[in-house]
Amino acid sequence: MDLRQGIGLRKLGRTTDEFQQDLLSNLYYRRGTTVESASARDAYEALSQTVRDHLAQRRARTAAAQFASNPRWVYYLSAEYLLGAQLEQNLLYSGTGEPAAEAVKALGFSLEDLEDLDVEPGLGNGGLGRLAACLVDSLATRDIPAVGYGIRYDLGIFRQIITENGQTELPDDWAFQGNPWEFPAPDDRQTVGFYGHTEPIAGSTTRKTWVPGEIVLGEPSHMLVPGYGTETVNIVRLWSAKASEASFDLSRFSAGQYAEAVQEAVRAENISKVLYPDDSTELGRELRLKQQYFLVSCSLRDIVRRFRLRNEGWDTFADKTVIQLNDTHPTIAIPELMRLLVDEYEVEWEKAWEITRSTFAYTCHTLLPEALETWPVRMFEKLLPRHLEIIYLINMLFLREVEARFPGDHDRLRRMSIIQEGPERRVRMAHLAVVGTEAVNGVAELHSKLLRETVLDDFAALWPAKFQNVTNGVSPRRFVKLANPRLSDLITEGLGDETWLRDLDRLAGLEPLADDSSFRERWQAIKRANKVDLAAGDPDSLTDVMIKRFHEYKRQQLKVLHVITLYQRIRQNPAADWVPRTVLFAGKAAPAYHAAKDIIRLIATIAARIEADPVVSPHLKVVFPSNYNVTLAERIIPAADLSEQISLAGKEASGTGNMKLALNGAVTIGTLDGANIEIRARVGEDNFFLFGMDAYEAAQARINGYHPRHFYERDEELRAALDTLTSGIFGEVGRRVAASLLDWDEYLTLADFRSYLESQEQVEKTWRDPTRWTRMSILNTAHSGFFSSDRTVADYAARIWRVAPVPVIGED
Ligand code: NBG
Repeated sequence: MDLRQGIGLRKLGRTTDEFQQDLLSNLYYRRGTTVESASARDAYEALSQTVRDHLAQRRARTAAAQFASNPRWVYYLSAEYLLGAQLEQNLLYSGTGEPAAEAVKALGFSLEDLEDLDVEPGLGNGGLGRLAACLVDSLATRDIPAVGYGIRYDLGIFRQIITENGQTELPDDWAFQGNPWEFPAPDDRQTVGFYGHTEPIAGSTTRKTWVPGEIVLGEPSHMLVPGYGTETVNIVRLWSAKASEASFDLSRFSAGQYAEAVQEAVRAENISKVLYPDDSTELGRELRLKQQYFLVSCSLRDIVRRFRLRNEGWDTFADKTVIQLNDTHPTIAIPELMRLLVDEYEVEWEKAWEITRSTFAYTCHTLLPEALETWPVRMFEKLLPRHLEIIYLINMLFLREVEARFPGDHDRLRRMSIIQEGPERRVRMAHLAVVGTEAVNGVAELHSKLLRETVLDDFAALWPAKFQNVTNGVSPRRFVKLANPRLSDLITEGLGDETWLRDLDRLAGLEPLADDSSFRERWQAIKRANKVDLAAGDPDSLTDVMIKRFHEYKRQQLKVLHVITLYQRIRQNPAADWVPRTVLFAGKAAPAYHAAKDIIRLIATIAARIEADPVVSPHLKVVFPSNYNVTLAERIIPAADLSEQISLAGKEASGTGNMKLALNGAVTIGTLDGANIEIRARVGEDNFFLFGMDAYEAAQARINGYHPRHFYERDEELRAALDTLTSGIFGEVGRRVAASLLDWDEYLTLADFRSYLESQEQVEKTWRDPTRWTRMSILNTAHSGFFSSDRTVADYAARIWRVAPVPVIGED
């Protein structure tokens, strides 16, 4: 029996009867209960395990096939993963949906009831974490041998409750009742050091011994990541911090000092306690750096362990390994790999550097200067003394290279140095990431261009070939098929088969159907039915959605000014023929980001005020469902008519919600920012509502001296809207928001106001012509095939990773 190939396994049943048998065994043997006494929870757990078993069989075959082909592996290092709910996805990807529904029914439950018990692991903040999840989905779908590495935070992104007072945050104990999708692997635990000091090694100038002052264990567990329409099942490996046995102080415990006895253990386990809501809080910065090193250290040791299983020399390491850094959070991997190679495996510095540089690649996800991470040198020195020494050496050699290319250009050296000089010296992680990698990419055309021309211009001048663009993408399985089953069925009918789910360019075949009136009617009926399901407002109203993190650069405040203007227009002329609108906001603000929380609170106040206003409420409704997450996004996106992508041009790196909405037939109103530009280019100018300054105009506006009051004075409606806020009828919070716009308006909201309103008038004009609107909607879907994360992964594979698929042979 060849166990390696998984041939020894009993093939799991796919018929309803067989599935039911497997479900019952799981209920009896793993849950320890019976059909008669099974609770919904029991049924959910047993069902999840049964589905998981199907994937686990494929996983066994995948591991065998991948290992046998000795490929170049892709290791994706990311501090965040927003994987979304697992049950529904895994039913789809394992092809067990139908037997499962029947089997569950026989137990007296419905699949929907059980899906409600499936809690999504919220291990990320927003776009960056969800992108990681879409990429691992597509890696598996494209049969690329890959492992995603991350942190298994005990508490994910906070649970948000919206009231008239704005946002409140509650802890998200997502795995409180266990998580049936995980496989703990305590045997693969790693030891991670922190603090301490370094000691020279006799006879070597580059090697050192690091004697850490604190030791923490990293325990992995993995989640299965199945490919769609293929056999491959990859994994995401998530690390939990555990105290070592020695950290429990038995003598103190015996002396009744219970808190002191576990003090050290608690400190260790705090490392993976909570996902940082973003980096704008000063609090816990050191803990955040600890998290980053914890992720990196565990993952690199695991990668090295896997490599060493083959007994190959270090010469082949980079040929067999590519490590993608998802933003700067895992950048310490660069000095860590150097440390492992030089200090622990005694590889020569130059050789180690060559290996390191050809192993890593870096994706940058921002243009905001405040989001480019830097760490105080003194913190690094204390926490990671050996890494700081390595960084200094890397920097010295790098600056020599710069000096050789640009002799005497001291200003350039200062600008490019990995160490930022000043009263408090800091380590610039983005510089380290560019210096230590083979490829650097932005996440949309404009973003990559602005990286080259502004933020990283000196580096692009030194190494032009290093800089690339890979436009983001999203999983059509999760965001069309699962989120929008009605539309998926219609698309499948229109195209003749379901192959579009793996080849999204095929959506272009819908184009001629935009002119088919019966197809349009069905398209429209589906949008309406999705709105009825969402139950956010009148399904015949224009459903206008702005769903994303709250940040001033994204300009929810511009949308607020629009809403207030509509409110005032309706009040002034209630009898006019208004286009009924439901404006839906959803999203979280970082708990310490007060300006963003003010905007949330303002929206909640305005929503209540409009609701209570008998004159306005028949035409305008503002809703703000709590706790935006992947699950909620999957309900809102299919119901959206209008997609708000209104960031100040030059600020949003890409956006991915914009892609999900366009794919589901929402029409975008947006600026020339991030991937909006590429969406517009593909769906066509006529099927996109454009407004506002472009990135160059926006940059220029600031340089030329921007005065928000100038716009306030010249635009009567804008003035009225701001005066309304200042009057206090929407509370103190309205005053604060108005003042911040009038006094500074960092993101040029007022400058784009008029153009935005005019574009919204075009939206209404178009909406009044349902044929026209529906055509636009269909054409948005038809021309968004490019935005599949399968294409994104194919781009990375060809241009950055240089990896090929390893197909896994089926079981029959
Ligand atoms: C975000 C950008 C988005 C982009 C996602 C995914 C960070 C640091 N960046 O525009 O703001 O779509 O990354 O690339 O979260």
